[in-house]
Amino acid sequence: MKLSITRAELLQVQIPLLHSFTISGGTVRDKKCLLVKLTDSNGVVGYGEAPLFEEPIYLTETLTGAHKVLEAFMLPLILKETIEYDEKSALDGIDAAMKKVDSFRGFEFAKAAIAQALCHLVAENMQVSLQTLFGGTAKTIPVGESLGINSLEAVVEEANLRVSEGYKRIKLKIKPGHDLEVVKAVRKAHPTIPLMVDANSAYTLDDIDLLKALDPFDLLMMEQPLSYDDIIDHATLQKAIRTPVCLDESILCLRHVRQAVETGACNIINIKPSRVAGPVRAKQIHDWCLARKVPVWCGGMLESGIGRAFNIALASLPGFTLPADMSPSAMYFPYDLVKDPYVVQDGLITVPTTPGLGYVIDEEMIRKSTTSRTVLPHD
Ligand code: OSB
Ligand code: MG
Repeated sequence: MKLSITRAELLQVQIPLLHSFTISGGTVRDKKCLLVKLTDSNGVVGYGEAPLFEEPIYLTETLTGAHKVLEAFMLPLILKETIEYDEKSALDGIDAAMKKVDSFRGFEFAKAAIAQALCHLVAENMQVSLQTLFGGTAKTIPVGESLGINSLEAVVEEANLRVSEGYKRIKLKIKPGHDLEVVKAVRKAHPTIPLMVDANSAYTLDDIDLLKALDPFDLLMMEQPLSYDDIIDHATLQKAIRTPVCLDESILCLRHVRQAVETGACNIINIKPSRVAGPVRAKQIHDWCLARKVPVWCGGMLESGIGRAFNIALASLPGFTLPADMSPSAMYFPYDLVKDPYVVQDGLITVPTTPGLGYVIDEEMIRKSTTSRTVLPHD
């Protein structure tokens, strides 16, 4: 089967956050993201989301930069594409189309939005669910909560609430000055909950003693303690501490995964699909890790219900054995871009099996939330 892309829309969307979200590098106050909307020659529409921030506080890619690159370089190439796919290997057809934008360096989030829109289009055309397209099997996804940096009291109170609601693990954002005490307090309140920390690159090897002091708290893992572009120093750290290291920011492609595993830089991989140029590449990383028994889990970037739909389908693959960062939109936003967004019940999300995205796009909400719109090809 074949589909060709006839039209592309690039939308910048803004949704208020109910509470600001602070990581070691800075604070996110509003959710702004890019939506890529592709239309094919059958008139079918596919959406993708690049869940970026305006400031480069997580990685170097920014909302404005991705917007420019999508509009000027990537979408014009995709508009010339015909995707050839057969039912058995539909993802190979999408991967082949993505190879066209691979010649551009970086901009994984921009590429991921395109890859998502192509997956959505193929799923709609084949009338299969994203889960079926990706080959996922789990009926439910276990969810952990990610707690931003806040006062000690606020973090403990939030942890209490989420543990009582049934969330399967608690992740504490840490940075120098907000680490040992907060871990101690939450561990004391919840002696057995799977607990982890995420430093978003706030430490260096000079902090080994401090990071080693977290050993007694029986943490599930320590996510991205050192620089966002480092692998080697993480290997040094992992040799010095008992807590398993997990890499997030350092992993942008399968090659990085291979190097991290081969050097012993980490024992666990956070597969954040948008960070690795989309769901198809994320599945390749999953397959590689599953074959080598490297545990993986699905990270998030405060996506709307559109971006989360792809992550949920992907997280139903068998190698995703640890709880996902997949809190529901109701925890972050006053409204979502899909109708009837998923809920988390007893710490679980039910994976949708309906054809296409699995959720109904709320076109009206998207229209109301759009702050800029570009249509390609230009007339
Ligand atoms: O490092 O995982 C991260 C949010 C913004 C930037 C970076 C990260 C996060 C999260 C959010 O932890 C997780 C989620 O989307 O639920
Ligand atoms: Mg992280």
